[in-house]
Amino acid sequence: MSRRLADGPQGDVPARHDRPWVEAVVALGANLGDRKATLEAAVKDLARLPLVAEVRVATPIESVAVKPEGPDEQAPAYLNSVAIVTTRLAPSVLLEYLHRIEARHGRERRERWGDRTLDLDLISYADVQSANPTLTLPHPRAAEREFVLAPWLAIDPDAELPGVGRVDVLLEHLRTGEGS
Ligand code: PH2
Ligand code: MG
Ligand code: MG
Repeated sequence: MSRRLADGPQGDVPARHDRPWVEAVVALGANLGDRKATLEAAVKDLARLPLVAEVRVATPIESVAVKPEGPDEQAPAYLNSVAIVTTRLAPSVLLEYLHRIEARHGRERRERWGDRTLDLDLISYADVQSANPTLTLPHPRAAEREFVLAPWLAIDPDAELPGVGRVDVLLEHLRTGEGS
């Protein structure tokens, strides 16, 4: 068996920094500016990140802005998409990169669920479940958001929200009002 420099003394035990490739799911949203151009640029930014091997992206969908009080037809509509990112970045590092990409595209953080040029949310990271308040995984509101589940299902018919359930079933429940 070949031994790499990074291997520990046991040789076949991976060094701690030697993370496996995993799939992370990133939701993209924009409701200000040139939404389509911004989403396309953000996907390119994702693909250029270090330790990112592949990005599969769903065709964007239009959606009514959801505000804390509920759907708001008066607010600018969103363009939403989902990207499945094959990466070896740790979840916290990926999240930091997502924030940097948002900032590069003029994202300002003012009000909660306010209109924005770009929002990138980490929806899931492999099958990790974590209650860490700075990065809750999977995203606690993903199962309630058709604009996340529908594009995700379009690029992965077997998608699962870790610890919650299959995305096709969750989407069906959301659309029929069952289980809520
Ligand atoms: N994101 C929000 C709040 N409301 N509504 C739609 N339609 N799409 C979004 O991406 C969205 C939203 C906060 O992240
Ligand atoms: Mg969001
Ligand atoms: Mg966000």
